[in-house]
Amino acid sequence: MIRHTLHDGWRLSATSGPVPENVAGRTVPAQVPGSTHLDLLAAGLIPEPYLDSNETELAWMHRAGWRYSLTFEADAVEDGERVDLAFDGLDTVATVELNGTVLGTTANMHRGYRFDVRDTLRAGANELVVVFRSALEYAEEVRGELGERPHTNTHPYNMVRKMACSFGWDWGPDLQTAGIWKPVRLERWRTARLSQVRPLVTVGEDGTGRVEVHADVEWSGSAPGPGLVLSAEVAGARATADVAPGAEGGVVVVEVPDARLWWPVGHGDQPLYDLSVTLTADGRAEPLGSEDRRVGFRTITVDTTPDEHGTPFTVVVNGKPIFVKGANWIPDDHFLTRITRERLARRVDQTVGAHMNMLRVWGGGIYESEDFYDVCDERGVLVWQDFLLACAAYPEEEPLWGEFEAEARENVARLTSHASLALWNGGNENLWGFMDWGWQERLGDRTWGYGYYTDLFPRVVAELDPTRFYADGSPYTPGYAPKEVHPNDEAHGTRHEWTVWNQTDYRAYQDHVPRFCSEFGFQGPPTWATLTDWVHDEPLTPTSPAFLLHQKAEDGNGKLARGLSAHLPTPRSFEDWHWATQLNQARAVAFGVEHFRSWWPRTAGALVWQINDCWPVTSWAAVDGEERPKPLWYGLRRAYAPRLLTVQPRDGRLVLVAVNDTDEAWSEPVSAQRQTFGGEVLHTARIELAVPPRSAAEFDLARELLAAGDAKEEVLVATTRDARLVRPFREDVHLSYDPDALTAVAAPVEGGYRVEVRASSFARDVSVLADRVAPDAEVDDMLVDLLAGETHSFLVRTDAEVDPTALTAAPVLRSANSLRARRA
Ligand code: BMA
Repeated sequence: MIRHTLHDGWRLSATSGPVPENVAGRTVPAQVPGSTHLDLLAAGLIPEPYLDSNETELAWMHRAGWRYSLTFEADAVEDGERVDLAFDGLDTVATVELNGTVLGTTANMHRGYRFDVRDTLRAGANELVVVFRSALEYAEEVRGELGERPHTNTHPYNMVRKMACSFGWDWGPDLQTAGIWKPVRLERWRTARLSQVRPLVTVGEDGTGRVEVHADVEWSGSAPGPGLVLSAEVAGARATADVAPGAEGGVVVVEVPDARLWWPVGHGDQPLYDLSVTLTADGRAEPLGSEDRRVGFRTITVDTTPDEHGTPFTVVVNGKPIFVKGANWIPDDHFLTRITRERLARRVDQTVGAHMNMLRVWGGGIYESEDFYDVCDERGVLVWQDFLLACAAYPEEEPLWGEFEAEARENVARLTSHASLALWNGGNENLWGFMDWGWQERLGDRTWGYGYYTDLFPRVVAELDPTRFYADGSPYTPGYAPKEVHPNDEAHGTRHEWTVWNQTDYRAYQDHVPRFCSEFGFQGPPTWATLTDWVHDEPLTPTSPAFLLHQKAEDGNGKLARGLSAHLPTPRSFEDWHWATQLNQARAVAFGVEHFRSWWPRTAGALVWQINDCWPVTSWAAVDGEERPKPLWYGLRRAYAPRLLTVQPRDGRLVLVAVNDTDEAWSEPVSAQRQTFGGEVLHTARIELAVPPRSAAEFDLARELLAAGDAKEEVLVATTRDARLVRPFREDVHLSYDPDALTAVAAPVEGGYRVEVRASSFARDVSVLADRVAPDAEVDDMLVDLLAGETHSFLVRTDAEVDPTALTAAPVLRSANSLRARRA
């Protein structure tokens, strides 16, 4: 097999639609892989799409058509030779022409296309043209043919196989991309090629690692082929199988005795083994094709055996039940082709840095790149992969059924080798939407996607990757149709907790004990540096025009304000608003995480909506679009820490819950105190913690610890070696904080600055908002509670030279106290 990538020398021009004068008739260099926005941006023909209100200005691109063209040289096609033109991904509705001959059309960005060009390729110069039409107009046409189906947001994204959030989402811009978004190449081959390699990895009862390699073979079709040999090698073990002439493929099984087990992070190591698969013609040394993969030996199942509480949803790795601590994942940049492996690695490192062990790749995005799953394999981050359907009814008629089948088969097969891939899931909120969002009346007897969730996808997974668990959707109730038991029932399977944020205060998380909470979250603005890089309203406020264009949620600011009012003082300035809403986001989500963890093993997982952003926006993300951690990220790191102390209601009273997510028992005496904000100790009690490995245990709190004399200025404290609990007796709005509790000094140190902070009185959520002093500055911790007389040393890493005094006062040094008016 000889591969020639076709990435250099492409040209792009607009062909149709409401194209502005400065673009019409122009031809510009095109990046492949790439997209039209990025090429026009590079050519200086459009403004920066994420900046201020430019998104609105670029709406013409929704309905534009495009022509990509490339002239390339090729050698003559020889006798017996097969030449394919292979596209790994086209975004989205395209016609492909070589030397004036139409090779085919495409309408699905989530799969590859391959054309046999033996008869079309010329010796010498060739002209390859890919013409894209507006995916939106195509979707509207399909809707016209198949009939309307309910969907969220503006455009009928459910009518075309293009990333749903490409058409805008409640955290994403409506910038409809188009282009050759994955590699394209010519492949020249003879006799036969490996068309697909599917390693299915399991571990036997005796610890033997087993790789069952299924290989599909495509024959060139030029002549009856010879016999072939398929071989696979891993960790020095090798096995071969014969492939008879004309056979469609073969299977080889390689066994690795005493394979080292792969574990999710926090549970063990991530040993990975190289696997190589080759296809050779009988008696020839030179292989016809080879493929390399990395595998990890582990078993992953999801336990849904009904129990006394309902139906669990417990991830079990190598026989061990795991509490899933994680987050939902969206595309890390709206312009997908800018996402590098390094960027993904930084994001996954942030995931692990906040003690998370799972990412759920959400159904409105993409099947992620190899790089994404590779990095997750390496770091031990489990991946829950949705099929790509979200918040809509989907027609089950052609052309959609065939496209869903093609993309499912391709991607299930593509991802089998990844140790991190834990489960496949039918889609996002579609079963729920069918039950509760008024779809049934609107649908009548039209299809809505149920056949995908209960027939097509489980069949494809069972056929191509029987090692993986399949869930019908998120949320869903295993074993029951939506009309039998509600998909969001807290007693069964997965649940999304969205009344908090949309309707109720975050304290309502405690009203439900789900078996696995696969979505819950709360909004907050991006970091100040990210916000002010992209939004330049004068004055900048939560309702200034460009700010609002970067707040996509329905009544987002209203929900932020209502969510804040019960907890924190009303902000007096935009700067206070920015800090208060970020702080409230962190508090809300941490409150949910502590609740869910306290119910382990009844609740077996929590996936925060959402770890990342795809551009600069006010959203549920913990890490903003310029990769900066928001206060929420630090809040998650604390709430997801291996050892957690939390106070929770049980049977009408408050108890201490100690959560031990480690393999060692947690036994130590805890000294718990009630003290005044000024530091006077009012009561001390000793609690003997004894928590078995990987469990949560409840402990009584003495009445004197909880019976505050003056609830406005007392705090409950419990401290162990690994964890600390600090809990006031009222919401912050009612507390008598000293607004001037903190004094600080800062000084340069190697790699940045140290900020030493001292509290003369109780100070809550002390934080250094380092991005405000330099764009690269990042602080090692945030949301630190300081009792009267305590100090904390923050490390701010930056290459910039900074005036140290800037680090010692608002708006950089902040706390909950700092939202109170300072004394004169
Ligand atoms: C969840 C997600 C997304 C959405 C988020 C916030 O339901 O599935 O659809 O972005 O809520 O509203």
